[in-house]
Amino acid sequence: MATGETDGMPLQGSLFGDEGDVAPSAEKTSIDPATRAAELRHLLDYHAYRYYALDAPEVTDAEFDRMLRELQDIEALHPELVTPDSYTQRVGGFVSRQFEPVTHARRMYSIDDAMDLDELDAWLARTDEALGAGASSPVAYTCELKIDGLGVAVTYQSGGFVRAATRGDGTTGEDVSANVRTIRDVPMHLKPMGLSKVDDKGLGVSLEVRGEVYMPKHSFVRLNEEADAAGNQPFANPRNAAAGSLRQKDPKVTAARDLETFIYAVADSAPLHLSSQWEFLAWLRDCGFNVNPNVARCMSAHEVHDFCERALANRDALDYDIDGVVVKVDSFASQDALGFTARAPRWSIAFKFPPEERRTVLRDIRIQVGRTGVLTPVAEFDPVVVAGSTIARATLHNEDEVWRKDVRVGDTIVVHKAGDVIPEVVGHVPELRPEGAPEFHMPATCPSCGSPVVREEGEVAYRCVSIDCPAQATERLIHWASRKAMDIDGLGDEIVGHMVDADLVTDVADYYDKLDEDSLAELDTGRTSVAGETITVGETIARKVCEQIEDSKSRGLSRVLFGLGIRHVGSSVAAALAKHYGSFSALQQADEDDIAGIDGVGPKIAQSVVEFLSVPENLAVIERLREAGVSLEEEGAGDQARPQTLAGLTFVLTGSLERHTRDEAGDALRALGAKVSGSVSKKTSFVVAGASAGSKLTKAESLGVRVLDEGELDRILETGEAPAAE
Ligand code: 3BD
Repeated sequence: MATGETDGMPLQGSLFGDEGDVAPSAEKTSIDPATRAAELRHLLDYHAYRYYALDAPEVTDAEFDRMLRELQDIEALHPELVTPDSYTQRVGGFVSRQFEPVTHARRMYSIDDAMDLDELDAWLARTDEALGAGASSPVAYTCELKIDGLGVAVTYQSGGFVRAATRGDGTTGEDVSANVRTIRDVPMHLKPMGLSKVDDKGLGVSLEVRGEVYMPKHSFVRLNEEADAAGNQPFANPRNAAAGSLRQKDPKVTAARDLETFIYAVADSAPLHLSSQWEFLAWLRDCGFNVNPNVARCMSAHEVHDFCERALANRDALDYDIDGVVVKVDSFASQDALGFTARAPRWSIAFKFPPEERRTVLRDIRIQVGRTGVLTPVAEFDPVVVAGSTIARATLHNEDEVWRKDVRVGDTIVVHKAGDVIPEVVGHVPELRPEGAPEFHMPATCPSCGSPVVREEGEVAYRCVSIDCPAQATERLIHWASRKAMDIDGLGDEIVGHMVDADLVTDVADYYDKLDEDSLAELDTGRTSVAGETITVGETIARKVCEQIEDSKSRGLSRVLFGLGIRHVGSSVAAALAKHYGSFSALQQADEDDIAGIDGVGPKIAQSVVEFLSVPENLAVIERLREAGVSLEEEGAGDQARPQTLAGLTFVLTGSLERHTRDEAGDALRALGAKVSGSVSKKTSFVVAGASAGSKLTKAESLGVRVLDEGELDRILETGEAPAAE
């Protein structure tokens, strides 16, 4: 990870408390390796949290790395001290180990903050005075929204993209070029319209622009919905989602995320021969950069105030998070006259919005059991209105998160809405903790079915692994009916819960082959009428629900695969699988490598799919779906244009073919339902051997596997006919 500088953005709320709450000491206080390892783990978690969650690091990159290395050294000498939650075990946690360091051509400064309008006024007055402004010669200020994203520097040479780096500590960041290239609004070539306006000799050398990478709120919400549907951990807020997306090892993952940029600065403005920030922003637009349109050139403190107030009033309407307004002296000459302090320009100030946070009391930490058995702690608190709506609960994600936030039942907690949408517990108020508030611990048994809970190695989540856990069953049934899955209207959380309680359904096939309209009509809804009678579902609703269930039979394979709730299979993965295989039986025939090779799938998902398909109970449910008439095919799936004449056959391709690459030939065989494997075994049906085939050919011969030449392959691909086994 790259820790920023210690004078970074200030705290937006008291997570670890106020001044009274100090960071754990980094001093070596003990020599016992076990104690020291525990200390280091605590320190690393604390500082990672300051950096990632608060954006208020207290130690430098180097200090953090020193602590990390010390822990790694201890763990190398004493492997028995490695714990699954140790910072050293976190995959993808450290940017500095994955991305090359980049020294910024010129330092990326911080900005001084004004925490309220009085501080802003004081700064404006001071600046006016320093610039010798008078009534007849007011200072012009450019006001920009302060985007809550990640600072990046993007370098161009002769108008072409060469590199992108994170801000890091302002001096050194990390090379994230491969990922930034996937962000569609970052131009790879600057427009001549912009370039023609400035001295292009200066630009011919190099141009480094700076801005913010962010994730739009709607994309953040969608990403979290997908994460949730696939049983993955959601992101806490759009900023973390953007950071996580930018720090992917695989740029394909970044490409699939919706990231955008706003550019607002340049490393060196001198070669541009422009005279003000206002002109500069227009020039950036001409070059093809995305520049935030919500800017104003203000001629008085009054106008600056006005801009700040309008920004604050309209922040909810924007599709990106902002945390303030950046005010800049407009004239470059005046900027030069004012210069910099050690950490920030004197010509700019960030007016920080008061955080939209509310205090409330935490009443309970309820354990919710998800469809994949994951136990999620959920904070239940006294209802409060935040950003225009009432919230009363927020997920705490997992035990680590509860521990990190150190929230306990009875605490006064601080809540807000991440991305203005998702309720989030920010932290607690230490002074207001009641005496004896109990520490949180994950239960040892599932609150729904009572079976023991397990935590898999290297995972943060605890799971109930029982196959007949009613909570999981209910969640699976709800998920099957959900909008992006089989889209069955009328099967919401409540009714499905009652259906499970009444034993009308336990698995998704029951919707089609067990549930009957009459029993559904008589089902108790758990509500009573004013007269005190129990209310049943009733004939009308029962009929509608059954019609909807009937309709859902033709939704197609993609929705079925998503609806089954296979771990890591979100709607887009389900669509990719359905498109590739076209039918459930073709998917069933595929091996793990084959699945992992599909665009957007990968080994983790493939393993999960294969695991799912290896459970007889799962296959039994699918068989019942098929018998009930639920479509397990994908209409219009490209590969499925052809009948699956080679289903059940395994091919191995070896040597060099003349008319195909091996990949093409493999795809073509798979399109006919064949399995294509990399190694020859007794299970191999045919080996296709091209020129200079080696050991695979020898092995095929020794096992008596029939060997085909390219001509025979062509004939198979043309006719779709399986060759004789001989
Ligand atoms: C924005 C510095 C200057 C060029 C230094 C005046 C501190 C984050 O929308 N202008 C903006 C925004 C950020 C900026 C400057 N203009 N610096 C600006 C900025 N419209 N967010 N920032 N930054 C960027 C920072 N980042 C992480 C840790 C500490 N500081």
